[in-house]
Amino acid sequence: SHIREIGPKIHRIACIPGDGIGVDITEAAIQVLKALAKATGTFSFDFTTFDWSSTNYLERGWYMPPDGLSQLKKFDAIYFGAVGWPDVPDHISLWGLILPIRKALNQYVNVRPTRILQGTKSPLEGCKREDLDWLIIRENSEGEYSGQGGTSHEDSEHTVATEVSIFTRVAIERIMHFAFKAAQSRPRKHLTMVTKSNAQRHGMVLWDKIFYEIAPSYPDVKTEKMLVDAMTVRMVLNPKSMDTIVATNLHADILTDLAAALSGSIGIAPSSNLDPTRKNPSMFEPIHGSAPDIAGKGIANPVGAFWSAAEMVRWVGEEKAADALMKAVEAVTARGVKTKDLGGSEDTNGVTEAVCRELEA
Ligand code: GGG
Repeated sequence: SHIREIGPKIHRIACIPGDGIGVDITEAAIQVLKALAKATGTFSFDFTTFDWSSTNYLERGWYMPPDGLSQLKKFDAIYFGAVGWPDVPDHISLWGLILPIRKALNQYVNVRPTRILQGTKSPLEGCKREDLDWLIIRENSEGEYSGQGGTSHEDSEHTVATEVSIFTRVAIERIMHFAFKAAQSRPRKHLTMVTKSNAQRHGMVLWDKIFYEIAPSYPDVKTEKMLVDAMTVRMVLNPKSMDTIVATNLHADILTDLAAALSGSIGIAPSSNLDPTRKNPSMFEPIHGSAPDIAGKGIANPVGAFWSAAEMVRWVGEEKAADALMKAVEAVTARGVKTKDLGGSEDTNGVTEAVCRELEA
Protein backbone atom coordinates (compact mmCIF):
# COMPACT_ATOMS: atom_id res chain seq x y z
CA SER A 1 0.00 0.00 0.00
CA HIS A 2 1.13 3.52 -0.71
CA ILE A 3 -0.32 6.50 1.17
CA ARG A 4 0.61 10.08 0.36
CA GLU A 5 0.04 12.96 2.77
CA ILE A 6 -0.21 16.60 1.71
CA GLY A 7 2.30 19.14 3.06
CA PRO A 8 5.32 21.23 2.13
CA LYS A 9 8.20 18.98 3.20
CA ILE A 10 7.85 15.23 2.57
CA HIS A 11 9.65 12.54 4.54
CA ARG A 12 9.59 9.20 2.70
CA ILE A 13 9.15 6.37 5.18
CA ALA A 14 9.39 2.63 4.47
CA CYS A 15 7.15 0.72 6.89
CA ILE A 16 7.77 -2.94 7.65
CA PRO A 17 5.11 -4.07 10.15
CA GLY A 18 6.50 -7.64 10.16
CA ASP A 19 4.84 -10.17 12.43
CA GLY A 20 2.32 -10.40 15.26
CA ILE A 21 1.77 -7.20 17.22
CA GLY A 22 4.28 -5.52 14.89
CA VAL A 23 1.28 -5.12 12.55
CA ASP A 24 -0.97 -3.67 15.31
CA ILE A 25 1.54 -1.16 16.59
CA THR A 26 2.81 -0.05 13.16
CA GLU A 27 -0.76 0.80 12.18
CA ALA A 28 -1.09 2.80 15.41
CA ALA A 29 2.24 4.58 14.79
CA ILE A 30 1.22 5.57 11.25
CA GLN A 31 -2.07 6.97 12.59
CA VAL A 32 -0.22 9.05 15.18
CA LEU A 33 2.43 10.22 12.68
CA LYS A 34 -0.29 11.40 10.31
CA ALA A 35 -1.94 13.31 13.18
CA LEU A 36 1.45 14.82 14.05
CA ALA A 37 2.08 15.98 10.47
CA LYS A 38 -1.41 17.46 10.29
CA ALA A 39 -0.95 19.27 13.61
CA THR A 40 2.39 20.84 12.64
CA GLY A 41 1.43 21.66 9.04
CA THR A 42 5.08 22.11 8.06
CA PHE A 43 5.86 18.62 6.78
CA SER A 44 4.20 15.38 5.74
CA PHE A 45 5.02 11.71 5.44
CA ASP A 46 4.94 9.52 2.37
CA PHE A 47 4.49 5.99 3.75
CA THR A 48 5.20 2.87 1.71
CA THR A 49 4.32 -0.39 3.45
CA PHE A 50 6.19 -3.64 2.73
CA ASP A 51 4.50 -6.91 3.74
CA TRP A 52 7.81 -8.65 4.50
CA SER A 53 6.97 -11.10 7.25
CA SER A 54 6.97 -14.69 8.43
CA THR A 55 3.70 -15.20 6.53
CA ASN A 56 5.54 -14.17 3.40
CA TYR A 57 8.35 -16.59 4.25
CA LEU A 58 5.94 -19.49 4.83
CA GLU A 59 4.11 -18.79 1.57
CA ARG A 60 6.99 -17.82 -0.70
CA GLY A 61 10.21 -18.92 1.04
CA TRP A 62 11.65 -15.43 1.55
CA TYR A 63 11.23 -12.47 3.91
CA MET A 64 12.51 -9.79 1.57
CA PRO A 65 12.69 -9.98 -2.22
CA PRO A 66 16.20 -10.12 -3.72
CA ASP A 67 16.18 -6.35 -4.32
CA GLY A 68 14.64 -5.61 -0.88
CA LEU A 69 17.68 -3.86 0.56
CA SER A 70 18.14 -1.65 -2.48
CA GLN A 71 14.43 -0.75 -2.34
CA LEU A 72 14.90 0.40 1.26
CA LYS A 73 17.85 2.61 0.35
CA LYS A 74 15.47 4.97 -1.48
CA PHE A 75 13.76 6.07 1.74
CA ASP A 76 14.58 8.73 4.34
CA ALA A 77 13.91 6.31 7.20
CA ILE A 78 12.53 2.86 7.93
CA TYR A 79 9.86 2.12 10.52
CA PHE A 80 9.87 -1.48 11.72
CA GLY A 81 7.31 -3.34 13.85
CA ALA A 82 8.49 -6.77 15.03
CA VAL A 83 9.70 -10.08 13.67
CA GLY A 84 9.22 -13.64 14.87
CA TRP A 85 6.45 -16.20 14.57
CA PRO A 86 6.01 -19.65 16.17
CA ASP A 87 5.96 -21.54 12.83
CA VAL A 88 9.41 -20.25 11.88
CA PRO A 89 12.59 -20.88 13.91
CA ASP A 90 13.62 -17.56 15.49
CA HIS A 91 17.09 -17.59 13.94
CA ILE A 92 15.51 -17.88 10.47
CA SER A 93 13.18 -14.93 11.04
CA LEU A 94 15.83 -12.70 12.61
CA TRP A 95 18.38 -13.48 9.89
CA GLY A 96 15.69 -13.24 7.21
CA LEU A 97 14.65 -9.70 7.95
CA ILE A 98 15.97 -7.47 10.68
CA LEU A 99 19.64 -8.43 10.88
CA PRO A 100 20.35 -8.15 7.12
CA ILE A 101 18.77 -4.67 7.16
CA ARG A 102 20.87 -3.50 10.13
CA LYS A 103 24.04 -4.88 8.54
CA ALA A 104 23.51 -3.89 4.89
CA LEU A 105 22.43 -0.36 5.74
CA ASN A 106 25.43 0.21 8.02
CA GLN A 107 23.20 0.78 11.06
CA TYR A 108 26.06 0.18 13.42
CA VAL A 109 24.57 2.00 16.41
CA ASN A 110 21.44 1.00 18.27
CA VAL A 111 20.28 3.71 20.66
CA ARG A 112 17.92 2.64 23.43
CA PRO A 113 16.78 5.30 25.92
CA THR A 114 15.07 4.18 29.11
CA ARG A 115 13.12 6.32 31.51
CA ILE A 116 9.94 6.19 33.55
CA LEU A 117 7.19 8.01 31.67
CA GLN A 118 4.69 10.29 33.40
CA GLY A 119 1.89 8.38 35.07
CA THR A 120 3.82 5.09 35.02
CA LYS A 121 6.00 3.48 37.62
CA SER A 122 8.94 1.17 38.04
CA PRO A 123 8.43 -2.24 39.64
CA LEU A 124 11.45 -1.34 41.82
CA GLU A 125 10.23 -0.30 45.24
CA GLY A 126 10.90 3.37 45.98
CA CYS A 127 12.31 4.08 42.49
CA LYS A 128 11.24 7.59 41.50
CA ARG A 129 11.11 8.95 37.95
CA GLU A 130 14.35 10.89 38.42
CA ASP A 131 16.11 7.75 39.68
CA LEU A 132 16.04 5.91 36.37
CA ASP A 133 17.15 7.72 33.23
CA TRP A 134 19.54 5.72 31.07
CA LEU A 135 20.75 5.86 27.52
CA ILE A 136 21.97 2.46 26.40
CA ILE A 137 24.17 2.35 23.30
CA ARG A 138 24.27 -1.06 21.66
CA GLU A 139 26.97 -2.07 19.17
CA ASN A 140 24.79 -3.17 16.27
CA SER A 141 27.01 -4.60 13.57
CA GLU A 142 29.16 -7.45 14.84
CA GLY A 143 30.26 -9.21 18.05
CA GLU A 144 28.05 -12.08 19.12
CA TYR A 145 25.75 -11.32 16.14
CA SER A 146 28.44 -11.91 13.52
CA GLY A 147 26.63 -15.01 12.30
CA GLN A 148 29.89 -16.91 11.99
CA GLY A 149 30.26 -20.51 13.08
CA GLY A 150 28.77 -23.82 12.15
CA THR A 151 27.56 -27.23 13.18
CA SER A 152 29.18 -30.55 12.45
CA HIS A 153 28.29 -34.18 13.19
CA GLU A 154 24.67 -33.11 13.29
CA ASP A 155 22.07 -35.46 14.79
CA SER A 156 24.67 -37.47 16.62
CA GLU A 157 25.97 -37.59 20.14
CA HIS A 158 29.12 -35.88 18.83
CA THR A 159 27.42 -32.77 17.47
CA VAL A 160 29.63 -29.70 17.72
CA ALA A 161 28.33 -26.15 17.22
CA THR A 162 30.50 -23.05 17.20
CA GLU A 163 29.18 -19.49 17.51
CA VAL A 164 32.02 -17.14 16.74
CA SER A 165 31.96 -13.60 18.11
CA ILE A 166 33.92 -11.18 15.96
CA PHE A 167 35.17 -7.90 17.38
CA THR A 168 37.07 -5.45 15.20
CA ARG A 169 39.00 -2.32 16.17
CA VAL A 170 37.10 -0.27 13.56
CA ALA A 171 33.69 -1.23 14.93
CA ILE A 172 34.70 -0.84 18.59
CA GLU A 173 36.26 2.58 18.01
CA ARG A 174 33.23 3.95 16.18
CA ILE A 175 30.74 2.74 18.81
CA MET A 176 32.94 4.12 21.61
CA HIS A 177 33.15 7.55 19.97
CA PHE A 178 29.38 7.54 19.50
CA ALA A 179 28.85 6.58 23.16
CA PHE A 180 31.29 9.19 24.49
CA LYS A 181 29.60 11.91 22.41
CA ALA A 182 26.17 10.74 23.60
CA ALA A 183 27.37 10.85 27.24
CA GLN A 184 28.85 14.29 26.63
CA SER A 185 25.47 15.60 25.43
CA ARG A 186 23.71 14.55 28.66
CA PRO A 187 23.75 16.57 31.91
CA ARG A 188 25.52 13.93 33.99
CA LYS A 189 28.25 13.15 31.41
CA HIS A 190 28.79 9.68 32.80
CA LEU A 191 29.61 6.60 30.71
CA THR A 192 29.61 3.00 31.90
CA MET A 193 31.25 0.48 29.56
CA VAL A 194 30.07 -3.09 29.95
CA THR A 195 32.00 -6.26 29.02
CA LYS A 196 32.75 -9.71 30.35
CA SER A 197 36.50 -9.35 30.07
CA ASN A 198 37.29 -11.57 33.03
CA ALA A 199 35.97 -14.67 31.26
CA GLN A 200 36.21 -13.69 27.60
CA ARG A 201 39.82 -12.87 27.10
CA HIS A 202 40.10 -11.63 23.50
CA GLY A 203 37.27 -9.52 22.15
CA MET A 204 36.17 -8.20 25.52
CA VAL A 205 39.72 -7.30 26.46
CA LEU A 206 39.97 -5.37 23.19
CA TRP A 207 36.78 -3.49 24.17
CA ASP A 208 38.32 -2.52 27.52
CA LYS A 209 41.59 -1.46 25.88
CA ILE A 210 39.94 0.75 23.25
CA PHE A 211 37.61 2.29 25.85
CA TYR A 212 40.60 3.50 27.90
CA GLU A 213 42.47 4.60 24.75
CA ILE A 214 39.56 6.82 23.70
CA ALA A 215 38.55 8.17 27.13
CA PRO A 216 41.23 10.91 27.27
CA SER A 217 39.69 12.51 24.14
CA TYR A 218 36.57 13.20 26.21
CA PRO A 219 38.01 14.61 29.47
CA ASP A 220 34.62 15.94 30.62
CA VAL A 221 33.05 12.45 30.59
CA LYS A 222 33.33 10.42 33.80
CA THR A 223 34.04 6.78 32.96
CA GLU A 224 33.74 3.39 34.57
CA LYS A 225 33.89 -0.24 33.50
CA MET A 226 31.47 -2.95 34.67
CA LEU A 227 31.14 -6.67 34.10
CA VAL A 228 27.80 -7.50 32.55
CA ASP A 229 26.67 -9.79 35.38
CA ALA A 230 27.42 -7.13 38.00
CA MET A 231 25.63 -4.63 35.79
CA THR A 232 22.32 -6.51 36.02
CA VAL A 233 22.53 -6.37 39.82
CA ARG A 234 23.36 -2.67 39.79
CA MET A 235 20.48 -1.84 37.46
CA VAL A 236 18.11 -3.36 40.00
CA LEU A 237 19.76 -2.18 43.22
CA ASN A 238 21.18 1.20 42.30
CA PRO A 239 19.53 2.55 39.13
CA LYS A 240 20.35 6.14 40.05
CA SER A 241 24.10 5.52 39.78
CA MET A 242 24.08 5.18 35.98
CA ASP A 243 23.53 7.40 32.99
CA THR A 244 24.92 6.41 29.57
CA ILE A 245 25.90 2.79 29.02
CA VAL A 246 27.76 1.18 26.10
CA ALA A 247 27.78 -2.57 25.53
CA THR A 248 28.16 -5.24 22.87
CA ASN A 249 25.40 -6.41 20.56
CA LEU A 250 24.25 -9.30 22.77
CA HIS A 251 24.94 -7.78 26.19
CA ALA A 252 23.08 -4.58 25.32
CA ASP A 253 20.17 -6.54 23.86
CA ILE A 254 19.74 -8.35 27.16
CA LEU A 255 20.37 -5.29 29.34
CA THR A 256 17.81 -3.23 27.44
CA ASP A 257 15.05 -5.79 28.02
CA LEU A 258 15.85 -5.61 31.73
CA ALA A 259 16.02 -1.82 31.57
CA ALA A 260 12.63 -1.66 29.86
CA ALA A 261 11.03 -3.91 32.47
CA LEU A 262 12.53 -1.80 35.26
CA SER A 263 11.14 1.35 33.67
CA GLY A 264 7.62 -0.06 33.74
CA SER A 265 7.10 -2.35 30.75
CA ILE A 266 8.90 -3.69 27.71
CA GLY A 267 5.95 -2.24 25.78
CA ILE A 268 7.23 1.33 26.12
CA ALA A 269 10.86 0.93 25.05
CA PRO A 270 12.07 2.43 21.75
CA SER A 271 15.14 1.84 19.65
CA SER A 272 16.93 3.59 16.80
CA ASN A 273 19.19 1.61 14.47
CA LEU A 274 21.38 4.40 13.16
CA ASP A 275 23.78 4.84 10.30
CA PRO A 276 25.52 7.93 11.72
CA THR A 277 27.13 8.62 8.32
CA ARG A 278 23.59 9.18 6.99
CA LYS A 279 24.52 7.47 3.72
CA ASN A 280 21.74 4.93 4.34
CA PRO A 281 18.32 5.23 5.96
CA SER A 282 18.19 4.50 9.67
CA MET A 283 15.55 2.20 11.14
CA PHE A 284 13.29 2.74 14.15
CA GLU A 285 11.52 -0.04 16.06
CA PRO A 286 10.13 -0.72 19.50
CA ILE A 287 12.41 -3.19 21.26
CA HIS A 288 9.64 -5.68 21.99
CA GLY A 289 9.03 -8.69 19.81
CA SER A 290 5.95 -9.91 17.95
CA ALA A 291 4.12 -11.29 21.05
CA PRO A 292 2.13 -13.98 19.16
CA ASP A 293 -0.08 -14.60 22.23
CA ILE A 294 -1.69 -11.17 21.95
CA ALA A 295 -1.25 -10.56 18.20
CA GLY A 296 -4.28 -9.12 16.46
CA LYS A 297 -6.24 -8.75 19.70
CA GLY A 298 -5.89 -4.97 19.72
CA ILE A 299 -4.39 -4.88 23.20
CA ALA A 300 -0.68 -4.32 22.50
CA ASN A 301 0.92 -1.30 24.14
CA PRO A 302 1.64 1.21 21.33
CA VAL A 303 3.82 3.52 23.48
CA GLY A 304 7.14 1.92 22.46
CA ALA A 305 6.01 2.31 18.85
CA PHE A 306 5.16 6.00 19.38
CA TRP A 307 8.44 6.69 21.17
CA SER A 308 10.33 4.97 18.31
CA ALA A 309 8.33 7.07 15.85
CA ALA A 310 9.32 10.21 17.78
CA GLU A 311 12.99 9.23 17.52
CA MET A 312 12.51 8.74 13.77
CA VAL A 313 10.90 12.17 13.47
CA ARG A 314 13.88 13.65 15.36
CA TRP A 315 16.35 11.85 13.08
CA VAL A 316 14.75 13.25 9.91
CA GLY A 317 15.21 16.75 11.35
CA GLU A 318 11.85 17.56 12.92
CA GLU A 319 13.06 18.15 16.50
CA LYS A 320 10.07 20.22 17.62
CA ALA A 321 7.59 17.71 16.26
CA ALA A 322 9.45 14.86 17.98
CA ASP A 323 9.21 16.72 21.29
CA ALA A 324 5.51 17.42 20.66
CA LEU A 325 4.84 13.75 20.04
CA MET A 326 6.55 12.66 23.26
CA LYS A 327 4.74 15.41 25.16
CA ALA A 328 1.42 14.11 23.82
CA VAL A 329 2.32 10.50 24.72
CA GLU A 330 3.22 11.48 28.28
CA ALA A 331 0.14 13.68 28.66
CA VAL A 332 -1.90 10.58 27.83
CA THR A 333 -0.03 8.20 30.17
CA ALA A 334 -0.15 10.85 32.91
CA ARG A 335 -3.97 10.80 32.69
CA GLY A 336 -3.92 7.04 33.21
CA VAL A 337 -4.80 6.17 29.61
CA LYS A 338 -2.63 3.06 29.47
CA THR A 339 -2.70 -0.57 28.41
CA LYS A 340 -2.84 -3.47 30.87
CA ASP A 341 0.94 -4.03 31.05
CA LEU A 342 1.22 -0.53 32.55
CA GLY A 343 -1.62 -1.14 34.98
CA GLY A 344 -4.28 0.53 32.81
CA SER A 345 -7.41 -0.79 31.10
CA GLU A 346 -7.20 0.78 27.62
CA ASP A 347 -6.62 -1.06 24.38
CA THR A 348 -4.23 -0.12 21.54
CA ASN A 349 -6.85 1.96 19.79
CA GLY A 350 -7.86 3.82 22.96
CA VAL A 351 -4.27 4.93 23.63
CA THR A 352 -3.70 5.78 19.95
CA GLU A 353 -6.81 7.94 19.66
CA ALA A 354 -5.98 9.70 22.94
CA VAL A 355 -2.50 10.60 21.60
CA CYS A 356 -4.01 11.81 18.29
CA ARG A 357 -6.54 13.99 20.18
CA GLU A 358 -3.73 15.39 22.31
CA LEU A 359 -1.79 16.33 19.16
CA GLU A 360 -4.85 17.96 17.62
CA ALA A 361 -5.66 19.98 20.78
N1 GGG B 1 10.82 -4.92 17.28
C1 GGG B 1 11.97 -5.64 17.56
C2 GGG B 1 11.91 -7.10 17.27
O1 GGG B 1 11.11 -7.61 16.54
N2 GGG B 1 12.82 -7.79 17.89
C3 GGG B 1 12.94 -9.18 17.73
C4 GGG B 1 14.20 -9.63 18.34
O2 GGG B 1 14.23 -10.64 19.02
N3 GGG B 1 15.26 -8.91 18.10
C5 GGG B 1 16.52 -9.26 18.59
C6 GGG B 1 17.47 -8.15 18.40
O3 GGG B 1 17.07 -6.99 18.33
O4 GGG B 1 18.64 -8.41 18.37
